[in-house]
Amino acid sequence: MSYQPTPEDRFSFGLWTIDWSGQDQFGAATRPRLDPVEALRKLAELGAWGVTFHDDDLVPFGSDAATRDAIVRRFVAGLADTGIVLEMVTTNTFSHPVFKDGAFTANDRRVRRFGLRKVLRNVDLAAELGATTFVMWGGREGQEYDAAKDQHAALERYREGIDTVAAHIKEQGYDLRIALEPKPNEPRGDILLPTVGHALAFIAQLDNGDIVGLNPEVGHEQMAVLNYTAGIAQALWAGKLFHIDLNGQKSVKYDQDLVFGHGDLLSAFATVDLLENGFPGGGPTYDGPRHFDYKPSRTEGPDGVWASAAANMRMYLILAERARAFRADPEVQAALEEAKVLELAAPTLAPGETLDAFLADKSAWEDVDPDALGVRECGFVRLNQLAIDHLLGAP
Ligand SMILES: [Mn+2]
Repeated sequence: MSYQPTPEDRFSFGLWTIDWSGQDQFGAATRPRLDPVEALRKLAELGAWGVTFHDDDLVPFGSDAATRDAIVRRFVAGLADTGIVLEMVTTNTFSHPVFKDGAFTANDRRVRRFGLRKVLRNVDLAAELGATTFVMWGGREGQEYDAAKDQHAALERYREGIDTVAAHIKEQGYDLRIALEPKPNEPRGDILLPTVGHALAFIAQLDNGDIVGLNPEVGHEQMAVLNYTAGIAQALWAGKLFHIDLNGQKSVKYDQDLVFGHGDLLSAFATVDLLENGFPGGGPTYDGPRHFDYKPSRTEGPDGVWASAAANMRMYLILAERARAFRADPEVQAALEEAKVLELAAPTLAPGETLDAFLADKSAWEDVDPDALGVRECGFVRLNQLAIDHLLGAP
C-alpha cells in the first residue's frame, strides 16, 4: 500500500498549522511565514482536499477594506486554481491584546461588543466563501483567578454571544453550522467549556442549539486526562459531532499539537476505527472532513513542515487500513462475540416488555446466581491484544 492521500479522503488543514513559524513562549520564529496561495498549491500537491483559516491567518488584524478584499480575492482564485475546498472558517479572538480577558465573556462590555462584531463579520465572510462549518474556540474565554470572574455571568454572556451568532446565521439563511471547540486550559489558567461534556451541556441551554455542535480536538481532551475517542463517541450519540481536530499529544502537558498518531497511538487507532468503521453495533457515523490541527515542530524547516503535513495523512491512512483489517478478521469477530460487545446493542427490556412483566420475570432476579455470574470470563484483554496485533501488523 502506498498510503497516498487523494481528495476523496477529505483531509484538510488549518492555514495556521503549516504556516506556524515556530515562535513560542521561549523563542522567536524559526522559519518564514508561507504565502497562503503557495500553501494551497503545496496542499493540493500532497493530496489534501480542504483548508480552513482564522480570519487573521489570511487577513492581518486591522487591515483596511481594500487590503482585505484584495487578499481574499487572491485566495479565492488560489482555491479555484488548486481545487482545494474551503470547508471551515474560524475567528481569532485570542491573539490581539484587546482579547486578553476573552471576547464574548470579557468583563469589559466594550470588548464583548467588539468581539461579537469581529465574529459576525467573519461569519459573513465564511458564508460568502462557501464554508459549511464555523468553529468557535474561545481560547481566552476564562480566568486565572476565581475572584476575577463571575462564572454565572460569564456563562450567560457566552450563551448570549453564541445564540446571537447562530441567530444571524439563521436569519441570513447561511448553510453554516457552528462547532464549539472545548479546551481545559492554555492560554488561560482555566477555560470555559473545558471538555466535550461541558460543551454538550452548554449547547442544551441555547435557544439556537440546533445549529451548534462540537469540534473536539485530540490533544485538548487528553490534556483533561480524558479519552478522546469516547468524547467524540458521545458527541456522535448526541448528534453533535460537526467537525474534528486531529493531532497528537503525549500525556498531560502543554498543548503539543503533534502530528496525528505521534502521541497516544493506541487512542489514535481507536479514533480512526470509530471514524472509519462506526460503532460495532451500529449508530450515527461521522462523514465530515478529516481535519488536522497540529503544529509542525519548531525544529523543522520548510521541508520538515511539508513532511509533517504529509505524515498526518499517511498516519491516518495507515490506521484506517489497520482498522479495516481489524474489523474484517474472523478471529476478531469471534472475540467480539465472545466479549459480548455486540450484545450491548440489544435493549435491556424486550420489545414491548412492560415494567410489570419485567418485575415478574424471575430469570432477571430471583433465579439469578450473582456469584456465578460474577465469575464469567469477559475476554476484553484478548480482544485488545488482537487490536494491537493489527495495529502493529503482527500476523
Ligand atoms: Mn483546534
